[in-house]
Amino acid sequence: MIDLYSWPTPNGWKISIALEELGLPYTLKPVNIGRGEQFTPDFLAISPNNRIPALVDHDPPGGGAPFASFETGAMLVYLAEKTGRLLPTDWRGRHTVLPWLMWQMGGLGPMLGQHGHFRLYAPEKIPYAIDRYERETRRLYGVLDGQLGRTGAYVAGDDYGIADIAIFPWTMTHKAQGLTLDDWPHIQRWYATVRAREAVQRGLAVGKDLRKAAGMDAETRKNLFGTPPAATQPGE
Ligand SMILES: N[C@@H](CCC(=O)N[C@@H](CS)C(=O)NCC(=O)O)C(=O)O
Repeated sequence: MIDLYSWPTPNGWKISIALEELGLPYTLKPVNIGRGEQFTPDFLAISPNNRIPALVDHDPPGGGAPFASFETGAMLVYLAEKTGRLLPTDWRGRHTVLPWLMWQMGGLGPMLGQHGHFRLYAPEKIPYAIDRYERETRRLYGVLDGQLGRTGAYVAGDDYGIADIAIFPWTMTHKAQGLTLDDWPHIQRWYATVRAREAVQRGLAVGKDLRKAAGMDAETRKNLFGTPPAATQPGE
């Protein structure tokens, strides 16, 4: 059994979707990031970067002590290796998928996150920041559209896998980013295909009611965008 420490957000959905795709049994342990639960000592012991999601696998490959993991890219590789699915095992196939996973982790996720922040949540609208992240967001969408045009199927080729799972939830934010998929026909085609998968729909439903109940109130803003509690400051 796997414990999934998560909250319904793009990064959280990556892992609930992967677990649903793989049919692995898991229990959701909600971490309300609007209420600062990502800073509790118990959660930090699993996820030292105070970010969701994280997991604890009580039945790791080869047995032994429960295994904890954080950072969605690493978690997706872990789940794929545990099951032998969603990531090719031959070196060429594997190293065709991994660059796109890294591209999402180092580019698409952080840049869209910053774009969304400056566009929607920053207390003052800073045109330079909004323009810079919008340009980068559009550039990354163009890169993805070009790749999907070349493969004609999924991000890394003919097979659906962890690169698609990592990228898809971030493309779900396109409206919040002020974008329309009409401008990127290959993303639009791929998006509809991935969105229609039953496991994707189940993964997106995980914790949905919790998200509905949580608003962007003052405490949420403080926990997400303010100074972290003193206990997590560097050097303490
Ligand atoms: N690189 C991390 C990013 C995780 C991340 O940013 N998670 C967000 C939710 S989407 C979070 O936990 N935010 C809490 C906070 O900002 O305090 C990963 O891929 O796991």
